[in-house]
Order: sequence, then C-alpha cells, then structure tokens
Amino acid sequence: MSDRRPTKSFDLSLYLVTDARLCAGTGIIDTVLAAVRGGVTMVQLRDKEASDAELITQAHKLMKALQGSGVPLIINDRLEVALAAMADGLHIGQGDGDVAEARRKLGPDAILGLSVENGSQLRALNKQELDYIGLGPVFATTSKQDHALPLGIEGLTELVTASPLPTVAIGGLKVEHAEAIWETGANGLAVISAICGQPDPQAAARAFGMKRLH
Ligand code: TZP
Ligand code: MG
Repeated sequence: MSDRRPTKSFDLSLYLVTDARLCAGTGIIDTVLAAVRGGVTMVQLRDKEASDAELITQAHKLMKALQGSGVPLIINDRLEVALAAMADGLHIGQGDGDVAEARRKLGPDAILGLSVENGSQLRALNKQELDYIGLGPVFATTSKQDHALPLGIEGLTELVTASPLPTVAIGGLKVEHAEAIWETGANGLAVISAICGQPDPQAAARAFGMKRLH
C-alpha cells in the first residue's frame, strides 16, 4: 500500500464521518467520493462494529479513492488500525486511550484529534499533543449512542472561545445550522447523517458549502 501522504495541513470546514449502516445503500467509497466532489474537506472512517482487519481493508480502499484529492483520511478510535493502514490521522474520544501514547506512536506528522464534551475536558487536554478537537454533541443525535449532554450553540460558543486548538463542531448538524456554527468561530462542521444515507451525498455536501460565510 502507498506510504502516508504528507498531509499535516488540514481543513476542518466540512468533515464527513462515515457510518456503515447509513452509507449501506450508496456504499462508503461512493458516498465519500460524492461528498468530496461536493466540498467535504476531511473524512473520518468510523465503524464501531467492524474488526480491525476489516477497517484496515476499508481504510486502504478509501485512501486509494482519496489519492490526489488532498482530503485526509482519519481513523476513529483505533490507533492500531491508523498505524497499520498508514492513514493520515486518528480521532479519539475521552475513553479511547491515552493521547500521549497515540501521539508517540503516530509521530508528529499524523493528524490527531480528540472529542471534547465540556469545559473540564477542555482544560485537561495537552495542546502540544493534538491538532484539533471535536466539540459536541451540539444537538442530540441518533447517530451516536449514549452521547453526552448537548452543548447547544451557547455551550459550543464557550468551548470554541476557550479552545487553544482548532475546533470542529459535531452532533445533529444540518445545513440550516451552518450559519450559527460559523458564527461561534468554530473551524468547521462534522456530520454523519446530513451526508451519509442522503439520496445525493454530493448535493448534500454542496449545500453546506453554499452556506459557508468565510
Ligand atoms: N460524536 C458526537 S455526536 C456524533 C459523534 C460521532 C454523531 C454525529 O452524527 P450526526 O448524524 O451528524 O448527528
Ligand atoms: Mg471514540
């Protein structure tokens, strides 16, 4: 498989997180390709049920599909998969292991993101180890089981303002929320169901771009 591409520069503007079930109709690869044509700037492979081996295979396919696009592929949760697939980065939640260990194993060039749900998690992070944080859920969503209390726009604004790192908002985000999200100062929107499983993922992604204010 190809070596990791030098993609330390990244753009959080429209960050697609994949969901195998929601993408089942169109397929993950075709959904991602359409979404990238529609303006998605970053892709995270997220599948809680797949084995490591399945995820590595899927990651290789996605990296091939994304080659030359400049859109990085980030692996959700699993450090060993990110390493084995030589993906561009890893995104972990609060309970997904040690950030310092992930950074040490991934090296300085990989993109490393952390989910942050509240102010105490924000104050506890070490910004030297991370490249960005995901803030959410902004709104309640059925795409993530047992998610934390929704932040709302006000809570999101507080965390964005206090963040020492670039931020991407996540959780229940639809096109109609984009303007309010940009106004919080967040660097981007991360979405699952607003793109995955939509009849036309390219148009669904494109609709976010048209709403972008900066
Ligand atoms: N983390 C916080 S909310 C969420 C994740 C992975 C799910 C976002 O999915 P959707 O469909 O965009 O609400
Ligand atoms: Mg996780």
